[in-house]
Amino acid sequence: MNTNNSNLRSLAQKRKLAIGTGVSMEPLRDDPSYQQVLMREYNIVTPTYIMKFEALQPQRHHYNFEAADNFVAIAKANQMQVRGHNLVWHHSVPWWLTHEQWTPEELIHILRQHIHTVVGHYRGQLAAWDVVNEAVADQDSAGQRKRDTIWLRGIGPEYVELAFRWAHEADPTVPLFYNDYGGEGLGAKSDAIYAMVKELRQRDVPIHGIGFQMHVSIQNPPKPEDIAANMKRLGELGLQVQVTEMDVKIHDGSGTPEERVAAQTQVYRDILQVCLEAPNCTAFLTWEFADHHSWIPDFFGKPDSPLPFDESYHPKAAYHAMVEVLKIDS
Ligand code: 9MR
Repeated sequence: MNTNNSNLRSLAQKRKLAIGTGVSMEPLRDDPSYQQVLMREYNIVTPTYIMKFEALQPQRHHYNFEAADNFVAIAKANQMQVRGHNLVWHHSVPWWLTHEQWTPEELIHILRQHIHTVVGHYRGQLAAWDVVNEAVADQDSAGQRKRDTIWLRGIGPEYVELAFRWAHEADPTVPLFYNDYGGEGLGAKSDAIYAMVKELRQRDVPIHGIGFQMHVSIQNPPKPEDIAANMKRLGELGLQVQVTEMDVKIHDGSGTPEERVAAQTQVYRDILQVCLEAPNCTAFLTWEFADHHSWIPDFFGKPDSPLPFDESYHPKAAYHAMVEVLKIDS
């Protein structure tokens, strides 16, 4: 292991910030270079797939914890915290659940049982749970703030509150998060998320933090001052904030390749800086750390390089900017 103390992990530790990344199982198991960079640079990890509903309960009442248990053990052995991701989402839901019609009572039973089982299984072992993921609609239209999903249709808008209450019953110590994209700065979606969580807090629903996924682009990234203002107003509700899945697309931006890389570097610099300056921003994670593991090229059908390390695990300008930011005032 590199003992050089100017890596992200040791610098962030001095600033009392958890610094991390999303992690997938294949390179974690098979790629020594991946493992080496991961352990050297980061102290908090989120599994990108293996804790999702369909991964943990592929058949009804049949739970498969093997991969996730292994992940938690590896993290623990390397003194890394784990963010659980996620309990309630419209995606990565098993086929047995989506192909049948359920009464509200049946769906409530299924979700309660899943949350109790999974959160109970990891009781006392995780740094956070993303309890509800992406429940707010992209367009805050016609008063419909919640995304149209199996959970909204089948249970009603109260599924969000119920999920937090069930998670808290199963592990009263783990911080519970609402996690979403596109609401990091200020605007309609950010206001809708704020309004939802304010109401939850007012009714004493056990919610402790907001995850800012931060899947952004050099084309129109959220303004640092807007992100800071949003973190502040959430802090005033008693909520912590974590940057949970950051990556910075360059394929849809303009300029020469050099200009795009410079713009990307600036976005990483600015957003890490905002997090460090916000007293309630407690963690900063990218979604994977090396470009060839990013979901972006597949999803958008365009080559991209949105992460702080290149495909050979060499640190990029964005990485060096993050190191610089962590060194200031430390
Ligand atoms: O990166 C994840 C990809 O490997 C999975 O196939 C996909 C579906 O489970 O989820 C991706 O991660 C998403 C995350 O869970 C929630 N925010 C958006 C992420 C990118 O789609």
